[in-house]
Amino acid sequence: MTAPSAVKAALTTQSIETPSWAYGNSGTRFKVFAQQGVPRTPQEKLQDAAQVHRYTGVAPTVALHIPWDTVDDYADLAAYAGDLGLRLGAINANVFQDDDYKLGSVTHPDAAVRRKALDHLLTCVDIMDATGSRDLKLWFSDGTNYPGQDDIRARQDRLAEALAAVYERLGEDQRMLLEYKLFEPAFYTTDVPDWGTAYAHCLKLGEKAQVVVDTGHHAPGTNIEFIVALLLREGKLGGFDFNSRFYADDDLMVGAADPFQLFRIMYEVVRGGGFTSEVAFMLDQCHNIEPKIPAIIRSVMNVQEATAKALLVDRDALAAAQSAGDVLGANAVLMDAFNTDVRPLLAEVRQEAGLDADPMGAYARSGWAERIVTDRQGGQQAGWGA
Ligand code: PSV
Ligand code: MN
Repeated sequence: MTAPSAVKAALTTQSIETPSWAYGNSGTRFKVFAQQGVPRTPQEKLQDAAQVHRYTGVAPTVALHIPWDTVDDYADLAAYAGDLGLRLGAINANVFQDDDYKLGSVTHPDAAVRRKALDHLLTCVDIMDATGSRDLKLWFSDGTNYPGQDDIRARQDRLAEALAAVYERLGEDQRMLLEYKLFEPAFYTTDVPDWGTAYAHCLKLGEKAQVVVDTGHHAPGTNIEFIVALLLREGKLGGFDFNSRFYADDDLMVGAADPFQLFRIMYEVVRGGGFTSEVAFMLDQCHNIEPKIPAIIRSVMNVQEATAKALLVDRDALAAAQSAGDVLGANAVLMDAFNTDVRPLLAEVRQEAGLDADPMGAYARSGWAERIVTDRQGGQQAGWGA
């Protein structure tokens, strides 16, 4: 086993970004359930995010979604975040919730709609300039529902053209993260359905274009850790949108459905040298039926637990077993780490950082959940508006 002191030191360097939309109301396409105390403004979302950071110590940045988090003054919002001990993280572009985008956004057959979508993406880069954000996260719902509906290849050309225009606009220290998703809302073809498509576009664009792996965006049974290993090897893994899935893009708490998969992914991250600030560990989740802030705290802890186990893998013993062709021995090395209870180790890491050993308990005792129910009366609760 790797020395616990080395594992602890590595764990203190990890940051996990929480998504502003996870603090708002959400649901499925059947129903969005309102919860009491939910934020009404981006500022209130940041207040909740500050609670997550306060009790975990590893969630200092918050991703925004535009236009869900539209404000008049983004520099002001960044300063507000700073006062709460936070920073604004990735800017997520939204070109999927406008009637004009029925047939696509940047791949739409009509040049005027493509222009409108591109203008939004460029506006998002302006926002990044004001917030000091490094990453622009791009996910396109673009695709078709029926064979023959549009020219699959021409849509790739239109996509490439838009991406090139955004790439051109990026500042020196800014990146674009291109996200893929197998299907939904388009059902026949999706214009960026898989890592290969995202990778091909990013490769052409250059170093500032990186692939983002949303763990919920694959076919059942897909070996996500293989994709992670490959992208890291190619220097093209920009980050993760972590969540858990039972069926498709469930957006449930990361590590809830398959903690073993999360461990395998984190092992490839550690193995591939991706445990650096170059790989953004972001959550992309919605908490439809469970209280949101503790669910996000739990999610952060799940990522930490998978990371701790991945760091514990005895890589020398693993390499020795692998080169000796010792199939069972190699597998046992990995399973030993996965089966280790890392909760006491993480409790120590937290205590050494001056935090409560039990973030869930500390949050529950803080009274914040009751306070926001009392204070946040009236107004329009935030939500993603399905
Ligand atoms: C699409 O399903 C997605 O994963 C993209 O990242 C969006 O921006 C996000 O969900 C919104 O929750
Ligand atoms: Mn995502």
